[in-house]
Amino acid sequence: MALTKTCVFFLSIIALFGASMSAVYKVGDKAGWNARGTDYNAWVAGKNFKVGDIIVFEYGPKHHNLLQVSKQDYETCTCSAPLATYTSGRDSIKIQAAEEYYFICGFQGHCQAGQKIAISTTSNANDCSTLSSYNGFELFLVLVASYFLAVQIR
Ligand SMILES: [Cu+2]
Repeated sequence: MALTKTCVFFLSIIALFGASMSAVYKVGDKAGWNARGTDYNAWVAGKNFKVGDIIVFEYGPKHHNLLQVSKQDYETCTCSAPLATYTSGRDSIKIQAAEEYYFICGFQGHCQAGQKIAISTTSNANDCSTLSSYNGFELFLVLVASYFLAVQIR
C-alpha cells in the first residue's frame, strides 16, 4: 500500500513537471514545412508559445530550407538578408526571448505560396505571479487526485 501511494505520488509529480515545462511544437503538424498550401497562420492560432519552447521544422532539404528573417522581409518574402539560415531538414529552434520570430522558405516562390510563419511568444517574466499561483493550485489538485486514486487502489 505504501509503495502504491509512493508510486502514485511520484507519477503525479512527473505529470506536474510535464505540464509546466517547455513544450515542443512541430510546425504544420503532419504536413510539416512545405509549400503546398498549409495555412501556417491557422496552425499558429491558439498556441501560446513561451520562452524555452522548441519549434521543429521538418522538410525535405532538397526542396526547402528555413530562413529566420526580419518582420519586413517576412512580409515581402525577401530572402537576401536572413538573420539565420537552416538547411538540415529537421531544424529545432529554441525560443530564447519573448519576441516575434519570422521564418520563410528561401526557395523561389515558396514564401509567396504561403511557406512563411510568424511566431510571437509571451514573456514568462510578466506573468510570474499568476504562473506561480496557478502552479500552486495545480499542485494542490494533483495531490488531492493522487490521494483519492491511492485510496481507490487500496
Ligand atoms: Cu520551400
